[in-house]
Amino acid sequence: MVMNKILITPKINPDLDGVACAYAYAQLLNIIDSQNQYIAGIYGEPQSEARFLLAKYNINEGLLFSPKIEFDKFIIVDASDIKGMPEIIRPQDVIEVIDHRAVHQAEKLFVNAKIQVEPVGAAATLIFEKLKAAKLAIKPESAHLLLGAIFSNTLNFKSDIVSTRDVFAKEFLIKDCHELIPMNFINEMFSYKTEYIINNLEKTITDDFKIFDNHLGVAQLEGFNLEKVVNIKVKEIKEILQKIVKTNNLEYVFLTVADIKNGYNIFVAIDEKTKIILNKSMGLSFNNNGIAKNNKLFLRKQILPLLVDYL
Ligand SMILES: [Mn+2]
Repeated sequence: MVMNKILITPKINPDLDGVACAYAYAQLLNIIDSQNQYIAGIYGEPQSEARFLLAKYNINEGLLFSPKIEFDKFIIVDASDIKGMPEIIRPQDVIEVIDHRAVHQAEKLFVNAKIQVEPVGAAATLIFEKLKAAKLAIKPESAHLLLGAIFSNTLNFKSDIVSTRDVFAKEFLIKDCHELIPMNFINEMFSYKTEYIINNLEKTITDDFKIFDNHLGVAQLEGFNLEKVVNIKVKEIKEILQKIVKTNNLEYVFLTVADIKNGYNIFVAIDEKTKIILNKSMGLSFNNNGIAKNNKLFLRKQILPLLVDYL
């Protein structure tokens, strides 16, 4: 019996959901399947929440950074596309795909894979369910990463995508964290992310910037208590948006900020055309500083369908 080396990996520069899934799933599979070797590999730089938890709980083992090993097979987590994945992956050798987005073509892209794409708030919820089904004790490191990932991907449980399965996973995992006040580390994680955004405003805005139909640019930030930050930093934000418009030759541009503490969005727009479209489609009214507020939390992917009729 040949022992296969199997890479478990999320997309490049993964968020906490991807990192948590790779880490916890490798741990599980290495216990239940001693015939193969499972390696959780992270390519690129993990995002701020993942960096925070890995450092806080001193998680060094069980995770390799940019491994250049000859892998026999691959499992991809929190992803179902080949776009954005590490180059090392050969699609025909992907044996499993675990993800949670609504639209995907995983069956066509990974013809030899077992595919599990289900509409839950975090892929970490799907990995939690596998750990629970295996009836193994969940290690505190896995519990912290998975719980953090569920909070992060559901925007602190304020997003529409939250399912009862995410809520169940949360309640269950809290016990395995063995923290006196389990919510403290979640708050610390979100505060760290907000601090990171404040100190790296241009980088975070340009890193998560998307262009639609070649003429609409939408930047997105997510964090705790960001309304205050937007009010203080609005001049800098507008300059960043101006730069983006020029570089990409855009007709419309705006920034949407998901405030996951209070559960609403703040918008920043720099031109009248964009403000009018956001007013007609979402009823937003912008103040003299170019700032508007929504009373509900929307992600960029939920905002876009509202705009198409007006563009
Ligand atoms: Mn995810």
